[in-house]
Amino acid sequence: MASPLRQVALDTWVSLVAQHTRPDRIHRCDGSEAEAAELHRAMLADGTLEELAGQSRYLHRSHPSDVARTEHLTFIASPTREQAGPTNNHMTVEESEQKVWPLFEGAMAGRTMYVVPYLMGPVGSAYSRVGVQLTDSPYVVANLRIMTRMGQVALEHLAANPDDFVRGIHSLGDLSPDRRFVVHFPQAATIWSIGSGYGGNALLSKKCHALRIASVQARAEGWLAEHMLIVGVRPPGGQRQYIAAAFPSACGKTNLAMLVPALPGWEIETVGDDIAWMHVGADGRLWAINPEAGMFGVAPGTSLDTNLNALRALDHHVLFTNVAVRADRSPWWEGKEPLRPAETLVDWQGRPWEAGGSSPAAHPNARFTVRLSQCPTARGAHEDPRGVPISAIVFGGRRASLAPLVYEARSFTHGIYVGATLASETTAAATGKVGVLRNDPMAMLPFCGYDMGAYFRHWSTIGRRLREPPKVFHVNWFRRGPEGRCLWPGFGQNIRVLAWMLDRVAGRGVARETPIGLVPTPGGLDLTNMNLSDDDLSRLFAIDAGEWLEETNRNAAFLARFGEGLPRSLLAEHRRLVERLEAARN
Ligand code: GTP
Ligand code: SPV
Ligand code: MN
Repeated sequence: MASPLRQVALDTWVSLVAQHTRPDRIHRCDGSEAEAAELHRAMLADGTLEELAGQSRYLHRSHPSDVARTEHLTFIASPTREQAGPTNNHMTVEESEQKVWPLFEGAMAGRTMYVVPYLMGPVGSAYSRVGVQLTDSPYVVANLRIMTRMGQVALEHLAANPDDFVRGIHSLGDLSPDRRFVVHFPQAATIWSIGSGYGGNALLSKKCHALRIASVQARAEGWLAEHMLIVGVRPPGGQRQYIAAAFPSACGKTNLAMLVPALPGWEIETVGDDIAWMHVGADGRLWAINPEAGMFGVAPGTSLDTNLNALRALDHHVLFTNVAVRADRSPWWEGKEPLRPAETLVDWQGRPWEAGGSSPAAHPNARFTVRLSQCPTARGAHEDPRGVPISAIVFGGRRASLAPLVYEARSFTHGIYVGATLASETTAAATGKVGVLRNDPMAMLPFCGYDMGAYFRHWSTIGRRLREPPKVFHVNWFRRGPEGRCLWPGFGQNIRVLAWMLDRVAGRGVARETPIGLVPTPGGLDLTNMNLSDDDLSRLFAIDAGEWLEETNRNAAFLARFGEGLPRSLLAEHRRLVERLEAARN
């Protein structure tokens, strides 16, 4: 049967997909409490979920070969390969119909197909968008219920423009990586995903809709869909300002979005932890909404010391995926709390595990799904239909060496260069080797739905429209010392860096020029009550012109992949950086 890659009306589309996938039943989700209770009951009965200690806290164990996004199985099916660009896997529409659509045939037999309407963005916002995901995974439905505004509210938004929604078709298939594909059709605003039930592969609202499809829409319509957290920061007695920050997967977005400030009197507001949709406002500033309503956060490393706010949010109504379980049925993961000697847990695959075991008890990409409103630092701005004005944009990576703790770009155009040349060590959020340095422009390498050369041009176009562009910074919380330990304690201490940024935005903070940008002067960063040695401080800010010249060579090779499509301003920034570094070396 032909695939419905057309903007057909919702009911027609649902029946076309059902004819092909042949579910036993169709359930249209309304997002009600009764519906959720029934879903949970059924999943507890068939073992999809287990109950954990605490109110409405559940555990799901995914298939051991389905534990992270699979970038090599993710495709952009735009009409031409050029439209997908050199960094995306491309598949033609014909190929997708021959290779992927047949995998959906009969895939839902014996299962229920859930029709899940969801709203991305605050209720009543002109920037919000509707999607509908068809899925045969009740676990996915339970996640979408937390991650999005799901059900009736989405249908109400849809009523204004009944054919204008992103169409996602998802089936677990047989969960075999050999028959796993995530294919995006930007022209038809359609997503097909088969063979995975995990995270960004399966919760189609998230990376597939809110980033890959939305980035294409954003370019056409003149806005930005970015892999960014949004955080409000208020100095003691001062005005709250909002910062948007792009870090690659598992590089600290969720943690920065809800940090517990180590400086007294500072207040944090969590607006978003993963995705920002940003528009140029009538006032010439950049305004951001968080399209999501929940967090799908990395569990390992989350503790009372590192992130008290996250733990408080995880007190009730949480779905945990691939964590370990203690005898008292509380969830556990590496870095959470110390275990008793020889304590026995159940690991993420359901096997007995003894404290100190050689393999991790929780999967390194174990996650929690929780409503954003449960976070103690959610103060309501995430529901504001206008969004929040952005004063600073931060790019950050996980780099054991080279990049200093923080530096400021010399201008917005230089900031685009800093974002375009962002590089970071790979993490467990995607399958493949961990710790390999790769270029990840604007932390969007796996998420930009079109040619990234055109994406950089789009950033330049937006920049020209901004009368009051945000200041742009780069951070690296992960620089290591000679013994391999992190030089910077991170987490709540990161407020010191945010404080300097806000000072810079206000035209106050003192900075010193370096070839790569501006860094705080020795007294510029508030380091009171911190045991940071002078040696570590100088290591954190060391800028080695020779190493940076090697970095510019690596970046030149990366940028060359985009050929003629690169904006000239980016190449000019690159040349100027090389000149400054050469002058500094001589
Ligand atoms: P995605 O959800 O995959 O996009 O990840 P994310 O960018 O939201 O990263 P998250 O905040 O979940 O952090 C990922 C890992 O990095 C966790 O294990 C954290 O404990 C750790 N981490 C976060 N912030 C810091 C920091 O400031 N310093 C150090 N050393 N580790 C951090
Ligand atoms: C990421 O990998 O950036 C995530 C997790 O936020 S997932 O939803 O799996 O994409
Ligand atoms: Mn993410």
